[in-house]
Amino acid sequence: MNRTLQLIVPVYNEHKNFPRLVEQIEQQLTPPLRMLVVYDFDEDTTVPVARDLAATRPWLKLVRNDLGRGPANAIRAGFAAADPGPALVVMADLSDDLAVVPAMLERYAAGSRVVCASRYVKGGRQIGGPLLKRMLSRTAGLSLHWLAGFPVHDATNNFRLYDVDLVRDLGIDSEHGFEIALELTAKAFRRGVVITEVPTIWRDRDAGESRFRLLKWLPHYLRWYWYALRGPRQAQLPE
Ligand SMILES: Nc1nc2c(ncn2[C@@H]2O[C@H](COP(=O)(O)OP(=O)(O)O)[C@@H](O)[C@H]2O)c(=O)[nH]1
Ligand SMILES: [Mg+2]
Repeated sequence: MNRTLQLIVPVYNEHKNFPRLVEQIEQQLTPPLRMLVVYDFDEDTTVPVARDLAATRPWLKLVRNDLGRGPANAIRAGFAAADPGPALVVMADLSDDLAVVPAMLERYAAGSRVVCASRYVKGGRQIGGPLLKRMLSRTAGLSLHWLAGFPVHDATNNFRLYDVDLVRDLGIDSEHGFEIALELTAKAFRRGVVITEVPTIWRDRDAGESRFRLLKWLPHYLRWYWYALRGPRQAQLPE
């Protein structure tokens, strides 16, 4: 089994946050690591900063997303560049708390193929961010859990550990926003894949600007929400 933890990090003008992210990774994660920093265009302000840091860090690699702009395409490009084994999607805006990564890796080693960092469980929290986005995300997560038996309480956080072969197998349809986490988890759920969660505290960014487009992306979220609500596929089979 590949023991290298791969990090897939989509970036959009994160020059302010990126050095601190690398510092956090070096302080909190245990090698062997491989970090795939996915940017959409050469003028992105993260690129020179990341190149500088990569010069002395062979485990840090820049990947240009040529699949089309936006976070979903960037994460898709990250998975296309990843090796088989575990891959953790991490945001570059310091919203994700890396302290939970060892617990996520334990779940992976025990057989989980998707491990979600969950804000809507005991010990989890969401700090900051627009109220409507927070409410919709929490409602989506908790309703899928209680109505459809979705195995986790947080359906939409993108801070997730995936098995790369599983993701290849499931395929990614998302071309827009961050609905990609819901898509992959919903597809895995309907297939009966082992999905688990660990509590996490998510904090909204201090530096830079969120590019989350709630109304634009909502229809894409809803598509996967309804898909997940139908429950695991085997439950649909006649007796
Ligand atoms: N490659 C790429 N990364 C993006 C894009 N939009 C956001 N990101 C990155 O995705 C992460 C989270 O983005 P953000 O806009 O803060 O979303 P929010 O946390 O949901 O508000 C950050 O690392 C961003 O730099 C994009 O269009 N392309
Ligand atoms: Mg953010």
